Amino acid sequence: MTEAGKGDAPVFISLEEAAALKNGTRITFIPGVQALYAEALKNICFVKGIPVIRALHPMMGVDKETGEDRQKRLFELTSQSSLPTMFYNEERPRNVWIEQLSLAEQIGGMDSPALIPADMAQRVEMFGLCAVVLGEDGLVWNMRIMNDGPLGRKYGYSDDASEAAPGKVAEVIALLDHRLQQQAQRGSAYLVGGSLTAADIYCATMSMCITDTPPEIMPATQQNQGMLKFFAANAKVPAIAEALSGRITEHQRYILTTYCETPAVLGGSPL
Ligand SMILES: N[C@@H](CCC(=O)N[C@@H](CS)C(=O)NCC(=O)O)C(=O)O
Repeated sequence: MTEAGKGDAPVFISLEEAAALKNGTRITFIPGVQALYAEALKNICFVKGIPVIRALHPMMGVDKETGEDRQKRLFELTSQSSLPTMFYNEERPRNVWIEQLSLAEQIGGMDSPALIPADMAQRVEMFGLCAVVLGEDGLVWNMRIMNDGPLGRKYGYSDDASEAAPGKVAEVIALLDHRLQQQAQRGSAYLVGGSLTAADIYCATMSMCITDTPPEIMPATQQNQGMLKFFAANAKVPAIAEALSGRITEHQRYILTTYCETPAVLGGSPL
Protein backbone atom coordinates (compact mmCIF):
# COMPACT_ATOMS: atom_id res chain seq x y z
CA MET A 1 0.00 0.00 0.00
CA THR A 2 1.23 3.45 -0.79
CA GLU A 3 2.14 5.90 1.94
CA ALA A 4 -1.12 7.05 3.52
CA GLY A 5 -2.92 6.21 0.28
CA LYS A 6 -1.25 9.16 -1.41
CA GLY A 7 -0.53 7.31 -4.64
CA ASP A 8 -4.11 6.37 -5.42
CA ALA A 9 -6.39 9.06 -4.13
CA PRO A 10 -9.96 7.75 -4.16
CA VAL A 11 -12.54 9.32 -6.42
CA PHE A 12 -15.80 10.65 -4.99
CA ILE A 13 -18.87 11.16 -7.13
CA SER A 14 -21.71 13.47 -6.15
CA LEU A 15 -24.71 12.28 -4.17
CA GLU A 16 -26.91 13.04 -7.17
CA GLU A 17 -24.75 10.87 -9.44
CA ALA A 18 -24.70 8.08 -6.87
CA ALA A 19 -28.48 8.10 -6.58
CA ALA A 20 -28.91 8.13 -10.36
CA LEU A 21 -26.65 5.12 -11.02
CA LYS A 22 -28.58 1.93 -11.64
CA ASN A 23 -25.78 -0.49 -10.84
CA GLY A 24 -23.20 -1.08 -8.16
CA THR A 25 -22.70 -0.28 -4.51
CA ARG A 26 -22.50 3.44 -3.72
CA ILE A 27 -21.67 4.63 -0.22
CA THR A 28 -21.41 8.19 1.11
CA PHE A 29 -18.25 9.46 2.83
CA ILE A 30 -16.66 12.71 3.90
CA PRO A 31 -13.25 12.87 2.16
CA GLY A 32 -10.35 12.73 4.59
CA VAL A 33 -12.53 11.85 7.57
CA GLN A 34 -12.87 8.48 9.28
CA ALA A 35 -16.55 8.86 10.16
CA LEU A 36 -16.73 5.57 11.98
CA TYR A 37 -20.01 4.13 10.69
CA ALA A 38 -18.86 4.82 7.13
CA GLU A 39 -15.40 3.48 7.91
CA ALA A 40 -16.87 0.29 9.35
CA LEU A 41 -19.12 -0.24 6.34
CA LYS A 42 -16.14 0.32 4.06
CA ASN A 43 -14.24 -2.34 6.02
CA ILE A 44 -17.20 -4.75 5.86
CA CYS A 45 -17.35 -4.28 2.06
CA PHE A 46 -13.58 -4.77 1.79
CA VAL A 47 -13.77 -8.10 3.63
CA LYS A 48 -16.76 -9.14 1.52
CA GLY A 49 -14.94 -8.23 -1.71
CA ILE A 50 -17.59 -5.67 -2.69
CA PRO A 51 -16.33 -2.90 -5.01
CA VAL A 52 -17.49 0.41 -3.58
CA ILE A 53 -18.21 3.60 -5.50
CA ARG A 54 -17.60 6.49 -3.11
CA ALA A 55 -20.01 9.38 -3.03
CA LEU A 56 -19.90 12.68 -1.18
CA HIS A 57 -22.01 12.92 1.95
CA PRO A 58 -23.36 16.46 2.31
CA MET A 59 -22.32 18.18 5.53
CA MET A 60 -24.74 19.30 8.22
CA GLY A 61 -25.73 22.96 8.20
CA VAL A 62 -26.86 25.62 5.79
CA ASP A 63 -25.23 26.57 2.50
CA LYS A 64 -23.83 30.08 2.95
CA GLU A 65 -24.69 31.18 -0.60
CA THR A 66 -28.15 29.72 -1.11
CA GLY A 67 -29.30 29.59 2.51
CA GLU A 68 -30.54 26.05 1.84
CA ASP A 69 -30.09 23.08 4.14
CA ARG A 70 -27.08 21.26 2.71
CA GLN A 71 -28.68 17.89 3.46
CA LYS A 72 -32.01 18.70 1.77
CA ARG A 73 -31.39 16.43 -1.22
CA LEU A 74 -30.05 13.63 0.99
CA PHE A 75 -33.23 13.85 3.04
CA GLU A 76 -35.39 13.74 -0.10
CA LEU A 77 -33.57 10.63 -1.25
CA THR A 78 -33.29 8.75 2.04
CA SER A 79 -35.73 10.35 4.54
CA GLN A 80 -32.85 10.85 6.97
CA SER A 81 -29.43 12.49 6.99
CA SER A 82 -26.95 10.25 8.81
CA LEU A 83 -23.68 9.05 7.36
CA PRO A 84 -23.26 6.71 5.52
CA THR A 85 -26.10 5.98 3.20
CA MET A 86 -25.70 2.99 0.91
CA PHE A 87 -27.26 2.54 -2.53
CA TYR A 88 -27.20 -0.82 -4.27
CA ASN A 89 -28.46 -1.23 -7.83
CA GLU A 90 -31.97 0.21 -7.89
CA GLU A 91 -32.89 -0.96 -4.41
CA ARG A 92 -34.04 1.31 -1.59
CA PRO A 93 -31.19 3.17 0.14
CA ARG A 94 -29.92 1.56 3.37
CA ASN A 95 -29.11 3.98 6.20
CA VAL A 96 -28.71 1.81 9.27
CA TRP A 97 -25.77 -0.49 9.99
CA ILE A 98 -27.84 -3.64 10.52
CA GLU A 99 -29.47 -3.34 7.09
CA GLN A 100 -26.21 -2.36 5.47
CA LEU A 101 -24.53 -5.43 6.95
CA SER A 102 -27.30 -7.77 5.77
CA LEU A 103 -27.03 -6.36 2.27
CA ALA A 104 -23.23 -6.69 2.24
CA GLU A 105 -23.57 -10.29 3.38
CA GLN A 106 -25.95 -11.01 0.49
CA ILE A 107 -24.00 -9.30 -2.28
CA GLY A 108 -20.49 -10.18 -1.10
CA GLY A 109 -18.10 -12.35 -3.08
CA MET A 110 -18.73 -16.11 -3.15
CA ASP A 111 -15.37 -16.80 -1.52
CA SER A 112 -15.64 -14.10 1.12
CA PRO A 113 -16.06 -15.00 4.79
CA ALA A 114 -19.59 -15.20 6.18
CA LEU A 115 -19.81 -12.29 8.63
CA ILE A 116 -23.23 -13.24 10.05
CA PRO A 117 -22.93 -16.66 11.73
CA ALA A 118 -25.21 -19.39 10.40
CA ASP A 119 -25.54 -20.72 13.94
CA MET A 120 -28.44 -18.84 15.54
CA ALA A 121 -27.00 -18.81 19.05
CA GLN A 122 -23.81 -17.26 17.70
CA ARG A 123 -25.90 -14.85 15.67
CA VAL A 124 -27.53 -13.62 18.87
CA GLU A 125 -24.10 -13.02 20.38
CA MET A 126 -22.83 -11.29 17.26
CA PHE A 127 -25.76 -8.88 16.89
CA GLY A 128 -25.85 -8.29 20.64
CA LEU A 129 -22.24 -7.16 20.67
CA CYS A 130 -22.78 -4.96 17.63
CA ALA A 131 -25.87 -3.40 19.22
CA VAL A 132 -24.04 -2.25 22.35
CA VAL A 133 -21.29 -0.76 20.22
CA LEU A 134 -23.29 0.79 17.34
CA GLY A 135 -26.86 1.04 18.60
CA GLU A 136 -28.68 3.74 20.53
CA ASP A 137 -27.17 4.38 23.96
CA GLY A 138 -24.19 2.23 22.99
CA LEU A 139 -20.46 2.92 22.97
CA VAL A 140 -20.31 5.33 20.01
CA TRP A 141 -23.58 7.03 20.94
CA ASN A 142 -22.28 7.82 24.42
CA MET A 143 -18.84 8.82 23.15
CA ARG A 144 -20.60 11.47 21.06
CA ILE A 145 -22.54 12.96 23.95
CA MET A 146 -19.44 13.29 26.11
CA ASN A 147 -19.08 16.68 24.42
CA ASP A 148 -21.50 19.46 23.66
CA GLY A 149 -21.72 20.29 19.95
CA PRO A 150 -24.06 19.87 16.97
CA LEU A 151 -23.49 16.10 16.79
CA GLY A 152 -23.76 15.63 20.56
CA ARG A 153 -26.99 17.68 20.58
CA LYS A 154 -28.44 15.52 17.80
CA TYR A 155 -27.87 12.46 19.96
CA GLY A 156 -29.46 13.81 23.12
CA TYR A 157 -26.72 15.80 24.85
CA SER A 158 -27.65 17.07 28.28
CA ASP A 159 -25.45 17.71 31.30
CA ASP A 160 -26.76 14.56 32.99
CA ALA A 161 -26.46 12.35 29.90
CA SER A 162 -22.98 13.67 29.26
CA GLU A 163 -21.89 12.98 32.81
CA ALA A 164 -23.14 9.39 32.61
CA ALA A 165 -21.61 8.78 29.17
CA PRO A 166 -17.99 7.82 30.07
CA GLY A 167 -19.31 5.21 32.54
CA LYS A 168 -21.50 3.67 29.82
CA VAL A 169 -18.64 3.68 27.32
CA ALA A 170 -16.46 1.99 29.94
CA GLU A 171 -19.15 -0.61 30.60
CA VAL A 172 -19.18 -1.64 26.94
CA ILE A 173 -15.38 -1.70 26.85
CA ALA A 174 -15.28 -3.94 29.93
CA LEU A 175 -17.84 -6.25 28.36
CA LEU A 176 -15.77 -6.56 25.16
CA ASP A 177 -12.63 -7.08 27.17
CA HIS A 178 -14.20 -9.85 29.22
CA ARG A 179 -15.47 -11.47 26.06
CA LEU A 180 -12.03 -11.37 24.42
CA GLN A 181 -10.52 -12.86 27.55
CA GLN A 182 -13.03 -15.74 27.54
CA GLN A 183 -12.54 -16.32 23.85
CA ALA A 184 -8.74 -16.39 24.24
CA GLN A 185 -9.15 -19.08 26.89
CA ARG A 186 -11.07 -21.10 24.28
CA GLY A 187 -8.26 -20.50 21.78
CA SER A 188 -10.13 -17.94 19.65
CA ALA A 189 -8.84 -14.52 18.66
CA TYR A 190 -12.37 -13.48 17.62
CA LEU A 191 -15.34 -12.11 19.53
CA VAL A 192 -17.77 -14.85 18.51
CA GLY A 193 -16.99 -18.49 17.79
CA GLY A 194 -13.75 -19.47 16.16
CA SER A 195 -13.69 -17.21 13.14
CA LEU A 196 -14.14 -13.64 11.94
CA THR A 197 -17.63 -12.13 12.19
CA ALA A 198 -19.05 -8.65 11.62
CA ALA A 199 -18.71 -8.07 15.38
CA ASP A 200 -14.92 -8.15 15.02
CA ILE A 201 -14.92 -5.65 12.17
CA TYR A 202 -17.40 -3.30 13.80
CA CYS A 203 -15.75 -3.40 17.22
CA ALA A 204 -12.26 -2.99 15.79
CA THR A 205 -13.35 -0.01 13.70
CA MET A 206 -15.62 1.73 16.20
CA SER A 207 -13.14 1.31 19.05
CA MET A 208 -10.90 3.79 17.23
CA CYS A 209 -13.03 6.48 18.93
CA ILE A 210 -11.45 5.57 22.27
CA THR A 211 -7.88 4.76 21.21
CA ASP A 212 -4.82 6.57 19.97
CA THR A 213 -4.60 4.79 16.62
CA PRO A 214 -1.26 4.77 14.79
CA PRO A 215 -0.95 6.26 11.30
CA GLU A 216 -0.13 2.85 9.82
CA ILE A 217 -3.78 2.11 10.50
CA MET A 218 -5.44 5.53 10.47
CA PRO A 219 -3.45 8.17 8.60
CA ALA A 220 -3.74 11.83 9.44
CA THR A 221 -5.30 14.20 6.94
CA GLN A 222 -5.99 17.89 7.00
CA GLN A 223 -9.62 17.03 7.62
CA ASN A 224 -9.26 14.50 10.43
CA GLN A 225 -6.53 15.92 12.66
CA GLY A 226 -8.97 17.28 15.22
CA MET A 227 -10.90 14.03 15.26
CA LEU A 228 -7.74 11.97 15.79
CA LYS A 229 -6.81 14.17 18.75
CA PHE A 230 -10.32 13.96 20.17
CA PHE A 231 -10.32 10.14 19.89
CA ALA A 232 -6.87 9.88 21.48
CA ALA A 233 -8.02 12.15 24.33
CA ASN A 234 -11.04 9.90 24.92
CA ALA A 235 -8.62 7.09 25.78
CA LYS A 236 -7.44 9.20 28.71
CA VAL A 237 -10.86 9.94 30.21
CA PRO A 238 -10.46 8.26 33.62
CA ALA A 239 -13.40 5.80 33.46
CA ILE A 240 -12.43 4.81 29.91
CA ALA A 241 -8.68 4.56 30.65
CA GLU A 242 -9.45 2.28 33.55
CA ALA A 243 -11.56 -0.09 31.45
CA LEU A 244 -9.33 -0.07 28.35
CA SER A 245 -7.13 -3.10 28.30
CA GLY A 246 -4.37 -4.21 26.00
CA ARG A 247 -6.77 -6.84 24.72
CA ILE A 248 -9.10 -4.29 23.10
CA THR A 249 -6.30 -2.55 21.22
CA GLU A 250 -4.61 -5.82 20.33
CA HIS A 251 -7.86 -7.13 18.85
CA GLN A 252 -8.42 -3.82 17.05
CA ARG A 253 -4.97 -3.86 15.47
CA TYR A 254 -5.13 -7.56 14.60
CA ILE A 255 -8.50 -7.32 12.86
CA LEU A 256 -7.77 -4.07 11.02
CA THR A 257 -4.32 -5.04 9.78
CA THR A 258 -5.22 -8.63 8.94
CA TYR A 259 -8.60 -8.22 7.27
CA CYS A 260 -9.12 -4.56 6.38
CA GLU A 261 -7.33 -2.09 4.15
CA THR A 262 -4.57 -0.40 6.11
CA PRO A 263 -3.53 2.34 6.19
CA ALA A 264 -7.16 3.35 5.75
CA VAL A 265 -7.79 5.10 2.44
CA LEU A 266 -9.66 8.29 3.26
CA GLY A 267 -9.12 10.70 0.40
CA GLY A 268 -9.12 14.34 1.43
CA SER A 269 -5.73 15.99 1.88
CA PRO A 270 -3.19 13.56 3.40
CA LEU A 271 -0.57 15.13 5.67
N1 LIG B 1 -27.77 5.74 10.81
C1 LIG B 1 -26.58 5.15 11.27
C2 LIG B 1 -25.87 5.99 12.27
C3 LIG B 1 -24.73 6.59 11.64
C4 LIG B 1 -24.32 7.82 12.37
O1 LIG B 1 -24.62 7.97 13.54
N2 LIG B 1 -23.65 8.72 11.68
C5 LIG B 1 -23.29 9.98 12.23
C6 LIG B 1 -21.84 10.30 11.98
S1 LIG B 1 -20.75 9.12 12.65
C7 LIG B 1 -24.08 11.03 11.55
O2 LIG B 1 -24.09 11.12 10.35
N3 LIG B 1 -24.73 11.87 12.31
C8 LIG B 1 -25.38 13.01 11.81
C9 LIG B 1 -26.81 12.80 11.46
O3 LIG B 1 -27.41 11.84 11.95
O4 LIG B 1 -27.32 13.60 10.69
C10 LIG B 1 -26.81 3.81 11.85
O5 LIG B 1 -27.56 3.68 12.83
O6 LIG B 1 -26.23 2.89 11.30
